[in-house]
Amino acid sequence: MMSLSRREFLKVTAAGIAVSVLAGPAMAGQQSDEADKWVKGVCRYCGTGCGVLVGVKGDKAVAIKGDPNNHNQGLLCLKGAMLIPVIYAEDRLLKPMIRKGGKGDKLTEVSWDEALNFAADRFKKVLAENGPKAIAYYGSGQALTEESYVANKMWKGGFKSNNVDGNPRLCMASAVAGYISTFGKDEPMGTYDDIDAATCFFIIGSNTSEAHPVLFQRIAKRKESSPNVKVIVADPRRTNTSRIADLHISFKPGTDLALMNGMAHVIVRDEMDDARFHGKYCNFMKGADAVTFEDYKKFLEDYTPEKVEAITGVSAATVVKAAKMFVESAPTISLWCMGINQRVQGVFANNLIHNLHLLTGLICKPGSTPLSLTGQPNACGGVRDVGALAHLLPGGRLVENEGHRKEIEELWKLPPGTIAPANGRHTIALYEGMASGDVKAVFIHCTNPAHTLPNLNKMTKGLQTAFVAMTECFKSAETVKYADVVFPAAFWCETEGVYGCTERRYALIEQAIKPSGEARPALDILMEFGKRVGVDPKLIPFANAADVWEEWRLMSAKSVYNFAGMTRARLKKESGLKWPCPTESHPGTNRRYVKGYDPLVPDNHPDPIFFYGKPNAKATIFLRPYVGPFEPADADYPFVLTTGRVIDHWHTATMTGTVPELQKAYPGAYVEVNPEDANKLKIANGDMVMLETRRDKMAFPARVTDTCMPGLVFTPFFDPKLLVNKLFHDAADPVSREPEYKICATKVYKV
Ligand code: MGD
Ligand code: MGD
Ligand code: SF4
Repeated sequence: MMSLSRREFLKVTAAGIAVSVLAGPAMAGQQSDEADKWVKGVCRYCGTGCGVLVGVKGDKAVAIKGDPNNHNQGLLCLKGAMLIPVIYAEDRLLKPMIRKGGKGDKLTEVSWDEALNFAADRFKKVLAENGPKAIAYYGSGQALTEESYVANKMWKGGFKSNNVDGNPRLCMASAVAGYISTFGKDEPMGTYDDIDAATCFFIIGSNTSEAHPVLFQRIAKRKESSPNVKVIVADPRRTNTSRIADLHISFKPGTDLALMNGMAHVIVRDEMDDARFHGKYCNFMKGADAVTFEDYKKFLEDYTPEKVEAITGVSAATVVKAAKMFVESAPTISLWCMGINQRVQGVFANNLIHNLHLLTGLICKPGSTPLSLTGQPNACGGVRDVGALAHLLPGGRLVENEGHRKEIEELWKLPPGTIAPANGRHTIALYEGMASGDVKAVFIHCTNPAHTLPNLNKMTKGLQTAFVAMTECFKSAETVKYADVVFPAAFWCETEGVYGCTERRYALIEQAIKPSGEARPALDILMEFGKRVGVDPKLIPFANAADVWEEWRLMSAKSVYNFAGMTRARLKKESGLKWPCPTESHPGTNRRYVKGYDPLVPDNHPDPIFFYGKPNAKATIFLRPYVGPFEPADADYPFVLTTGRVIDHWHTATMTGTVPELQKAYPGAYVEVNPEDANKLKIANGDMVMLETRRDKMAFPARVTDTCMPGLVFTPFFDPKLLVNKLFHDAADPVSREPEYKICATKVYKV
């Protein structure tokens, strides 16, 4: 059984001690030696993508342990190690339900046939009366690749509706647009192996210790290996991650673009840049205009360390120190997550991280790489790569590109002109469209938007009026309250499919046990629903997930996302493979764009690096000015509110909330207040404190702690009883359309 408590886990990871004991079997009340067999899979939770082995006895899952052959080398964090009891939680949805009498009515259990027909009839009616723009699919970076692929194909190719979006819009959209604008193609060039080769870690806007615990353990282990390994953590909060930092840079929220331009200023000023590298491999661009290195130097004059100090609150000396450490302690890996992506300048912030690597030539080398951490377990493989967003098509293609549409129409054997030429609605526009009545029916899969969208009072209006069909596994999910039809889905190892994690690694979750109750694999639900609405069965001729994978695998050979070598049989044998992987004998790719590693770089290419994503083979260093957050603190709302994760809960806690050990650790939301502010406002630990924003107000118990700087308060968003997203605005990055969950202005007072 588990041999480490949550508190002990935090302590050892903070201290950088290896936690291999976490590889031990977990939970479900039975010892692992009672398992008859072990079935390979991937953890249900974060984008670290740890491999697992599920122990099965009879028809029950009884234990779990880390897969020693996957990148996590047998380690799991506590959440992952406690997945088994989630399968058997009392809260599981076991029967289809519908609201026969419409929105005000209660949900009633019905047969599958009745539920599917109920949903399909409504969608058919909307399609007939209002056309394809009036229906939508809202999916998830937690759905299996085969599910997202089929949903995308049915919507864009079958219903001719590009209204396909999902929660990766709230999460990775800025990282996607960052990679595409800088390198021409999405997804990182490096992998986790770079962690073991790096001697400098630049962690910005990521609380890796709580959000990617097993990766953090790998970083901490590397840090422990030598005093020469340096860690820079740039985060307004002093998180558990910052405890291993040599340099923790705490800046005013939303000002880190100035910080990164300041670091670039020092790098250029002190001639720490690699002129041969950026001269050969980079363009300089100001918006859409090509400029020169000299123009870039001039642009950086606005970001002297002193000017940056005035904007960010970080001392000029610290800006210089950070720049020097970034270069002098190389090889350097940058790791970032929602502190960067969930910003109205999220794409620019991503570009500026890439700039630091391109400017210094610290890229495409062992240990030197900008590696965006993915939040969800399958946002990369399932949504980004499959193209299940409103502006994308599979394999990195774009809806608005006529040639790309044609290619997909040919691959899907559709008549020319089938795919609509305009982008569908991104998430915010989708929910606005539901509220305005333009979108009349939505199919929600594997996500809980009534809890997680920003500006919830506004966003849930659409859910109150549009027809909502959804898949779910747990009754208490907030969105169920708005559903007209709820399809109970098979959970995690009750079905099979592929997950693709941060490092371009695709790994197969094999079915270990039968679905609970009457739950069915979501792939079957989606296809059955689609056929009843009128999708041509020839478009989805799949008997099972393996058939879907076969089509997608073969299709991938026609794109840079080439994983044609990953047959189902191979994925069953191996614990994940990293694309590009064009043939069955190819071992997978550790370093993209590099000759001798990336199969897409010809052996006879004249240069060792080839940024083939760009027409001129050059990556772009962008001149991206600092602009502040959408809603900074002001005289009326004098504090900044930020939100995020805690180690023991997954998002809306529908899963982790069912595990007493995890729930007890974090029974409810709270607000972290700096002691200086607490003193001024006469707030003590445990006092109820009101957060009042321009949208709503809500009271939380106080935790007086110096994790937040004065003027900043933090609250986690997992608690269904305190829907903190009612407090937030829905302003988003103009390119990625990812909302700025990380910053809004608030009043803070004792109740
Ligand atoms: P967050 O807590 O959202 O987690 O993983 P992270 O992004 O690491 O935010 C990260 C940090 O951003 C916070 O520490 C916050 O202080 C900082 N921040 C706030 N404002 C700013 C700013 O202006 N600039 C910068 N640079 N930083 C700022 C998210 C990831 O976690 C995601 S996306 C998902 S989907 C997964 N969810 C998840 C979970 O729900 N629970 C757990 N335990 N793990 C998870 N892993 C994944
Ligand atoms: P989850 O709780 O992960 O949150 O937001 P959501 O995706 O809405 O929702 C997954 C849902 O799927 C749950 O209801 C779960 O019970 C259900 N489920 C679990 N397993 C299965 C399955 O196998 N099949 C099916 N059909 N359903 C299943 C996440 C979103 O939240 C993200 S990704 C980000 S990055 C945003 N982060 C963020 C933030 O940092 N701050 C604030 N304030 N809000 C945020 N919202 C966003
Ligand atoms: Fe699961 Fe993430 Fe923990 Fe790994 S680090 S066990 S993927 S939650």
